[in-house]
Amino acid sequence: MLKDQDRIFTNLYGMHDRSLAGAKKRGHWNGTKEILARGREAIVNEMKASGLRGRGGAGFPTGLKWSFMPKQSDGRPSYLVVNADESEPGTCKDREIMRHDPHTLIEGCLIASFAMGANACYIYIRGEYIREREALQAAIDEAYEAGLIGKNACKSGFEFDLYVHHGAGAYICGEETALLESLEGKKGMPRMKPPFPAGAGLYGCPTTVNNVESIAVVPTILRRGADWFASFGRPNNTGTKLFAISGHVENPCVVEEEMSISLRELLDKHCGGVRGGWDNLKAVIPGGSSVPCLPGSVCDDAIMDFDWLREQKSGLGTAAVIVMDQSTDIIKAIWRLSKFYKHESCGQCTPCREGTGWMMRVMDRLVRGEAEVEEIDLLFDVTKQVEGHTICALGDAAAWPIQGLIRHFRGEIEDRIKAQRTGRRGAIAAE
Ligand code: L3W
Ligand code: SF4
Repeated sequence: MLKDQDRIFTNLYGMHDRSLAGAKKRGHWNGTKEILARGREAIVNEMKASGLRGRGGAGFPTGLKWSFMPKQSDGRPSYLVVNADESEPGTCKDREIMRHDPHTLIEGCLIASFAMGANACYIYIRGEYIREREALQAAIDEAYEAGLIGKNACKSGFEFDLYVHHGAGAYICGEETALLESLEGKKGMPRMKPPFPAGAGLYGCPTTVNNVESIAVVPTILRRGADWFASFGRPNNTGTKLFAISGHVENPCVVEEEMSISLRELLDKHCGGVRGGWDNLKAVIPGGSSVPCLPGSVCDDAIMDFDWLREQKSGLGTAAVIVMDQSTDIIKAIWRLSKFYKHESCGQCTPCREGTGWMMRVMDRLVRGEAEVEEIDLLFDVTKQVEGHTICALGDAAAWPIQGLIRHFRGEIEDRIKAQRTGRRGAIAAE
């Protein structure tokens, strides 16, 4: 288990002093000028060596992503955009950072922007996060006032401006290119990739889009060293990680732990365990609503990292752990996600626009048992036709939870159809 002295987000645990003075007491903004003095290349290399993988869901190596940005300007400005549009069902980790530790994020924005030659950074925050936006803006104002950001940030000679922009409630704006469209004042619709944002991003300029947590851990990594960060977790799955645990546990919480911690340890140590005991566990969605669920039997040995969960045909995603006990109607739970994705589809590509509605309607009938058993295979087949055939990952995200349901709970779906039929026949016979 992670020791207290190795936690990055030490203000998530009830101290609640998010002021600049409080942040400085916790070690933030300490030696920032010296970190910048190491130079762009050294910072990018250190980030690569830390093994940090993006904390927004995809797990793409952060240092590598930064290295795609142009080394020399071709006349276009470069931008860092922080994705704070946290909307993945079950996910509320970035909210905690912005509420309680905004200065870790602001310092990270400065260092990351410097490393990529970006003089401006935009934090695109979810529209519903009003208190978080206020906390963030207050911290930005403090940082400007103290000369930590602005014309001569931390007296480094580097000019750096930071802006907060809020969304208007569309999940799809968390997709990085839809976010850029929205930031440009257009309707939030994903763009085709390539080109990736590093080639043509905000206003057609080189841009890196990173998740809040990915950026907020940067100052501590550079202060304590890549080796320190890489000493946690398993190879290729390094560092500390925020987990947001909800559902049928005794104490739902957001907690920072070592990557690759076992699911059992995570739930027992921080959440008081599964409601009614471990044997009462039915299923877990380990990484936010976009990844397939795992049945209780697999959860026994579950390791919470990118690679282990991928091997199980699931994923770490945003590390939002949704725990479901035996009382859960798992078919209905996944139907609810289908409804969500249908609602949030931007509608610009056919497999997603039509597929999400089609899948939701079949799920609707499966919940009531009013389907044919053969339709289970048909539904699985449709998820495969949606997956990988859309402009952005929302199509995959709509398909994967259903695949997980069919893979692990087919028996329950069939039983419900059979029970419904028997009930129907019984009712007809009684008539
Ligand atoms: C340059 C290449 N850049 C990839 C960059 C790319 C992006 C990052 C990851 O979806 C997932 C999704 C959700 N040259 C590059 C390159 N990049 N190849 O690397 O890209 P990608 O396409 O693997 O993923 P993505 O489109 O960013 C993110 C899943 O996360 N998710 C959660 C989403 C919700 C939230 C939230 O609420 N905060 O994050 C959970 O699983 O479904 O699969 O930057 O440009 N050759
Ligand atoms: Fe829009 Fe869905 Fe296509 Fe993404 S996959 S671009 S959300 S229609």
